[in-house]
Amino acid sequence: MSRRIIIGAAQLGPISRNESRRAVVVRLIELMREARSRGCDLVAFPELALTTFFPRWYFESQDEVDCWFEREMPGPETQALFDEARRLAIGFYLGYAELAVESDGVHHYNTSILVNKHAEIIGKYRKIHLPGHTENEPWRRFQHLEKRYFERGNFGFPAFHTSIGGHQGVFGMALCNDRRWPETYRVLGLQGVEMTFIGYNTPVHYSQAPEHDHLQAFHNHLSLQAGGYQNGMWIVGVAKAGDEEGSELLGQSCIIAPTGEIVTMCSTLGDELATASCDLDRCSEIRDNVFNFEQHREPDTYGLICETKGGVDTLKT
Ligand code: CDV
Repeated sequence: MSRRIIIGAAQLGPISRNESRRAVVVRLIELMREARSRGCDLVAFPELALTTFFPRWYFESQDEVDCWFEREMPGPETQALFDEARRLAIGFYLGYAELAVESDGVHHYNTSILVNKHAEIIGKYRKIHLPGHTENEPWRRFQHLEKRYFERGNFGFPAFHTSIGGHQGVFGMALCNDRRWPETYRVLGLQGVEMTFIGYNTPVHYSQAPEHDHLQAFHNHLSLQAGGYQNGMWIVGVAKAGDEEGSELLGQSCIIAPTGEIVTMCSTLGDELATASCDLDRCSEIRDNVFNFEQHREPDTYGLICETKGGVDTLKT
């Protein structure tokens, strides 16, 4: 017995500033159809997959900011994606900028959703680790204003129990910068998550430490592979890649086994699908052994992780 599901990592090439949602959705549908023709049960798209990566620009007015956000999901431009998913009977994971009207007012989140093969949204995640800065910093080659345009997600890291490809499993979501933080995977791992979907937009150039630009590709896989292995879960990492409005974005979309091995990876910086057959039962290879949490974790010695944010000065304590 195994619980094999076929997953597609649908990398997107660049989206230009003036490309319409409708045009992007056509690209997504094309990748979705290819995924279905290759037998995929679910296809995963990147972070902020409906527009260009707009936090690279500083906008004066809130109206200029809000035009990048979705007020409803599905909305008039994204309905076609849901319709096609239902027709093909394929699930999907999608990142987008969410404008949410909640009881206490309007909120802006960097969001992802998990949609089942009936085109029903069965899970929503709002990005926790928001990188970048809040003020315009013209010295940078480009801005990274996620801290200005988004609020921290208010759902934590939920686990979703659902069926994909006829198999019941436990699924999690994260977005881009989340993948660099071990806490992301561990919180998901502790809830028994067996597969985590992570869309990303990663500029190769990092303004504050450009001497590390050549390490972007290494750090991407280092984080994804370590997170998968140390928690015995599948990882589906999906990039928006290529030269987007003068900012070079990393590719390397990949699917990683619970052993930490990359089982498939995109080889271009454009729209490209990488697929893998993923047996959710393989999580136990790790979870029953080297990372058997119940047997080997020592949580009473880890208190500092939650007690402090920036660390403690051990000379003073
Ligand atoms: N979209 C992101 O979260 N990007 C960050 C960059 C700014 C470092 C990342 O972690 O890839």
